[in-house]
Amino acid sequence: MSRPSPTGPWKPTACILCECNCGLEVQLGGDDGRRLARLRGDTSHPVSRGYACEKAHRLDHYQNGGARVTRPLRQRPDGTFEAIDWDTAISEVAGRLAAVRDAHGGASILYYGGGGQGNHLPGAYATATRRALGMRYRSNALAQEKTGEFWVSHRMLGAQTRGDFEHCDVALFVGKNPWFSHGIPRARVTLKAIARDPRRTLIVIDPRRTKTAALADVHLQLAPGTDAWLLAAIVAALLEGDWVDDAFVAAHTEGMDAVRAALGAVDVPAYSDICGVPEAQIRAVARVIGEAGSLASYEDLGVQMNRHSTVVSYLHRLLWLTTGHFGRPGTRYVPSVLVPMATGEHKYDTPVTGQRIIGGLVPCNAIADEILTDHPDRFRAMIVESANPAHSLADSPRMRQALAALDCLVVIDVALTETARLADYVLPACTQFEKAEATFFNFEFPRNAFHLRPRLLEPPPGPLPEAEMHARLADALGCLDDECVTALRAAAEAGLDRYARAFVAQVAMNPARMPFASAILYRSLGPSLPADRREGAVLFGLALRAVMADPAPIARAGFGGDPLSAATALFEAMLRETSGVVFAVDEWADVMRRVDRPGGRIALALPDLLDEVRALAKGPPASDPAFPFTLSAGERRAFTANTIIRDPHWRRKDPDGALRIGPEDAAALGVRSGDRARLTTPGGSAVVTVAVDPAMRAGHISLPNGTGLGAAPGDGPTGGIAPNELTRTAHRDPFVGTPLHKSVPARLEAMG
Ligand SMILES: Nc1nc2c(c(=O)[nH]1)N[C@H]1C(S)=C(S)[C@@H](COP(=O)(O)OP(=O)(O)OC[C@H]3O[C@@H](n4cnc5c(=O)[nH]c(N)nc54)[C@H](O)[C@@H]3O)O[C@H]1N2
Ligand SMILES: Nc1nc2c(c(=O)[nH]1)N[C@H]1C(S)=C(S)[C@@H](COP(=O)(O)OP(=O)(O)OC[C@H]3O[C@@H](n4cnc5c(=O)[nH]c(N)nc54)[C@H](O)[C@@H]3O)O[C@H]1N2
Ligand code: SF4
Ligand SMILES: [Mo]
Repeated sequence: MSRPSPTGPWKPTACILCECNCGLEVQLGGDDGRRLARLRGDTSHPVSRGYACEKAHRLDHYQNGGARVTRPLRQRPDGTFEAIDWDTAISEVAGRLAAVRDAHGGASILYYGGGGQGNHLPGAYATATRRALGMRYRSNALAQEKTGEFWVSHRMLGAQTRGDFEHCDVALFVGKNPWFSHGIPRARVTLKAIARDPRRTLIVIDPRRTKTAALADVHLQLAPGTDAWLLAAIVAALLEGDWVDDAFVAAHTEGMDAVRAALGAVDVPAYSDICGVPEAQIRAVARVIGEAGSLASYEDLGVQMNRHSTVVSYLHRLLWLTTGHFGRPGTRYVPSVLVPMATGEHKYDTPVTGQRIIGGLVPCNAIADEILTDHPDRFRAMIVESANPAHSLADSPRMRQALAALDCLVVIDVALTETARLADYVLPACTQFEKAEATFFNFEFPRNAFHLRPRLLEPPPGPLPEAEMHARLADALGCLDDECVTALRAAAEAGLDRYARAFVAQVAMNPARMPFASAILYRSLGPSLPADRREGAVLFGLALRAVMADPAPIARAGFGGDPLSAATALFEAMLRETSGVVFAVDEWADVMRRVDRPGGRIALALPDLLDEVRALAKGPPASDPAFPFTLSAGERRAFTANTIIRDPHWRRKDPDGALRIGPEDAAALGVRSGDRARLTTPGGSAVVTVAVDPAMRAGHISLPNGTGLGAAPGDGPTGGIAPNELTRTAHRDPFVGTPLHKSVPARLEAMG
């Protein structure tokens, strides 16, 4: 796509490609004024403060890259689609799903998704549809990456934590490459500041010498999949070196004796052999962490999608809790949140296979098993919103089979994705620049911010914002009380104060209406909001809930007084501050108070996970000689962004999404950069392009994420291979079912 010249003024928005959601300014352009012609970081955004990485500048490929669905589609019996009008679509979708509910119960309908990296308002609006259908189960991508961490954190702290990288003395990244994947604000600025400062230490645990690892003071380049042994050895070395923070442990924790007993028995030299990191380096790192004034750390997919992932999340927490790196500047904290993302609680299991459900999210790797069965409690219908599970979940062939076996699949998306192509109905959404949007990925401390971004463009004819779809569905399902909406609409016209009181009386205090609050807010408050911020209506309800849950930090941010006034003032600020607003100001003392455990004591000993720690002494399982390589299926690179941008031309480099391999391995196989090779795993086989990369450790190979998307139905994938054609659902964590995508057994063969 050629670069259009800009014609309009700079307008505020945000990047939608990773959880940081950096504030941006955009100049529109092109013949129709609908191209994102120029983009730059927005210096007024309270968190990103002008920062943006290379990906943001090419967002026009999201807005104008093709593959758009613009009319509701219904699948014909022969598998092709026909366009239908919205009234037909809404009444048929409501009717089909209600029929499934009436025959088999709302628990047989699964909701998947609710927002990607840039849009979380749909998930908030979807609650009305879910309640209207009596749906019980839901899931999203968090249940294939974060549920292990959520569960462990919930059991140890009763809360979810983050690291203060801006102020830490020592920064530790475990299976995380923030130079490319970000995940912390202004990642490259922060990383460079730590690397440059001789008083600060950057430690990276990664088998690959990533850009982050190359910047680091210490790179622990372990053998892939051996983090459990490495972390156990570091904790053991901390105990041996007497670096436990006894005062912190005595004041705030329980269970240290059991931890000492299990980890004191670790044979550090033997574990050093298993993970391939020299013993001296392990002990040196233990010393750095033990003597650090403050440690901030981040574990991500390199361990969360890997062997022992839940055990590693546990050992990682032991590392900073036994050394007291919690609740002080530069350590870990529990942020104020506008919307709680996940609780980490395990309250019930999946209906068919009895898998643990953490934080209310069905494990992604169990979904196909919960559909492809005769069991009477199987999932029989699904709503997929803003997600592409036919591409993103393990074992795509089986996932496609499962989605095709449903009585009814409804997909809400902007594009005709791999998942949408299997749908009975596709409901076309406005893009994230054609409606107001926001994310709930806000975890900063002590000043946490929220950004409601106004729409940049009028929607074209056809697509609707999800808020409108869910209000229509709730209405079609007989759950939108017209009288209530009419009364509240009149109140909204009389001003927000009047509305607030009426909303509390009519909805918040009324258990029959509260489940449909999001649709009521959109229908009653939405019309009196500026048209470019209408989808922000639900934030009034969320602001009210946040103020009721924890008023002090919100009051410190300037939104104090009685709950209604505070919520109203916060909501008005969210609408007004189009580059984002600081909604909470925390104090470090708040952190310890948020430890939601009996007596406020952090649980160091989790008996089931300590059993696993003891079992590490048996060493790793023997590897299968048929698969001599360890494949990481889904590495983040300069131009990958899950499947948010489908147009392969947006990638400036790496058009084929090459398989990275170390020089020694490449020489042994006789392959060179640019060669084709056959890659085989227990799940499948594909032809890949090879890139020889000295950053790779011997025995480790790596494919990017988000590649291999089909342009249109019937087209083969372009721009690399889809990694989940090669993965299997059974290759998962035994506790929470997260996939082990970073350690897929693999074989590689040169192709003549
Ligand atoms: N550019 C870009 N950024 C993104 C995204 C994107 O698609 N593209 N996606 C976003 C999303 S959804 C997420 S969840 C995050 C993920 O962010 P990250 O977790 O940082 O991303 P990955 O590159 O998948 O994995 C991180 C590292 O794990 C390493 N690794 C592989 N095997 C092992 C191992 O055995 N042990 C250890 N310790 N490390 C190992 C890899 O070499 C890699 O450097 O990124 C977000 N940011
Ligand atoms: N093998 C392997 N698999 C992986 C990973 C890996 O590393 N390896 N990474 C995993 C991770 S960490 C994640 S987070 C998942 C991500 O996978 P998914 O959660 O499935 O999400 P995305 O690929 O981000 O897809 C986002 C969808 O939202 C659509 N969309 C964009 N804007 C809008 C909008 O405004 N409204 C609506 N309704 N839709 C919109 C896009 O077209 C796209 O279909 O992939 C996972 N899968
Ligand atoms: S991809 Fe992430 S770090 Fe880069 S500009 Fe977008 S939100 Fe910011
Ligand atoms: Mo993710």
